[in-house]
Amino acid sequence: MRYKKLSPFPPHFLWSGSTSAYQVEGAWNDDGKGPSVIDVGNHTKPGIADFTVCVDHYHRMEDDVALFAEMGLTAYRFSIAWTRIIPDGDGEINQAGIDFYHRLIDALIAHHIEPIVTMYHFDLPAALDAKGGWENRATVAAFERYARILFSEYGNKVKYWLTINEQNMMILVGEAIGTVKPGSPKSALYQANHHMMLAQAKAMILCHEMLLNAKIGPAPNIGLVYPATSKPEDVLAADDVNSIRNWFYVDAAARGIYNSVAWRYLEEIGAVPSIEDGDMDILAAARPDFIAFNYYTSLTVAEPLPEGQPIPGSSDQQLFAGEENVFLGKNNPYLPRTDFGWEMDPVGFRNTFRALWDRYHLPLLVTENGLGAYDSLEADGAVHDPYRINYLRDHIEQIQLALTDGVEVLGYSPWSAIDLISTHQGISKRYGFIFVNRGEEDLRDLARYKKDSFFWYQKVIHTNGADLS
Ligand code: BGP
Repeated sequence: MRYKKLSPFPPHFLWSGSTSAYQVEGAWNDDGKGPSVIDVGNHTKPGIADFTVCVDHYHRMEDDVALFAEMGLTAYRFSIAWTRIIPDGDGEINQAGIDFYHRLIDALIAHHIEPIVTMYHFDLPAALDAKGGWENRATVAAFERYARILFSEYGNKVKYWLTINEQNMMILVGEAIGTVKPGSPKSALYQANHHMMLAQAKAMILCHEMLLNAKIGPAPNIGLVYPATSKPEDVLAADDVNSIRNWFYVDAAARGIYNSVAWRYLEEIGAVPSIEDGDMDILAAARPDFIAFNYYTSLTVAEPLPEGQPIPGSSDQQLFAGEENVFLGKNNPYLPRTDFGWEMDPVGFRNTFRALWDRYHLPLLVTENGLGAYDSLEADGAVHDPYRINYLRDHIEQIQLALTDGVEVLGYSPWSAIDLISTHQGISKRYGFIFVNRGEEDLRDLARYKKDSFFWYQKVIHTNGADLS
């Protein structure tokens, strides 16, 4: 529908920016921090920045927060590294790690920036992984204990909590992200998935028991799946992939049930998890206050190729090549692509808002959306990134249309508040409003420079979304 008049952004809309601990902090083994699966898995890739120093946010946190405040952020979404709080995941508590996040949260509050905390963003403690990771049911109890520590330490300062970042991507493309060992069988992945669902449900229940005013929700990556044509078989394939990629995860979190189409898929591939008595009651008892979601693009699919025909491969996180008997991934001819080959679909953002709202009727919080691009630092310290401004503007316009559609949107947290290390494509794939001067392996001086998008977003926030020019 086209509207003659648009609804304005609500007065307390959260204008935020996003990061994750393992991609921004560095200091990977400072002050008692234990190694995570990411630290263990990525130290050895030549030519691509590792996660040891990142952009050294751990040591420059106060200055970075001051820059966020100057940009005008009214919220900041970051993750807590489980391995700073409990270095081996389920043992001793590390006071220095606890203190760091107190300092960060206090700095944000001092600048009137609302903290939005992700409890777990890809960086499972390596010691837990060595004991079977999420496949091991004991990790559920370890996460619940970790959640209890976070709520009791920070619960009086933090209102918005996110349980698990992109659980669906960890299950579907975990190898590319580095959270899953190559060749892990699907049965193991979906057992891990069930345990993560339980851990999330327990954390949501605990949050509501311990913190009266807090709000908590899941943070999957949700992008609507389109049929490549109006051929009914393509429409069916799109429906299947929507269930397997998107609704499976949100249905479990928001309705406490396993999506029936996704469940049939698990039966077909021999990956039904073992579920203990009482597990489904726990999922049913847990209710999120909102749904947070990361959106980068939509996905387009066609009916699956005939059995036995090989599917052309892709390892990239956003690109799903296809799956035998389920679907074939397609390029969408209507969508331009980023430097890194990701399709850009702002209208798909609105479509995704509407689908989530129709299905769940819960407030929506965008926890990631952004453009990975090669930026260059000019001699005068400027970084001209009109492509990023265009991307963000196009998406913010669609938020306003979704608001006009009647969708309740709490806030927008673009990826990323500051440059950081991409999941598997280093520092050259930049997302931030703030440029950090480092190369893949050459750390240079790690100085911060405000990009053109910094000043643009500052104006957007200042006008509460009224001036997107
Ligand atoms: C999301 C992750 C982020 C982030 C972003 C961009 O999937 O939650 O951690 O990195 O995607 O992806 P990439 O870094 O692969 O470009």
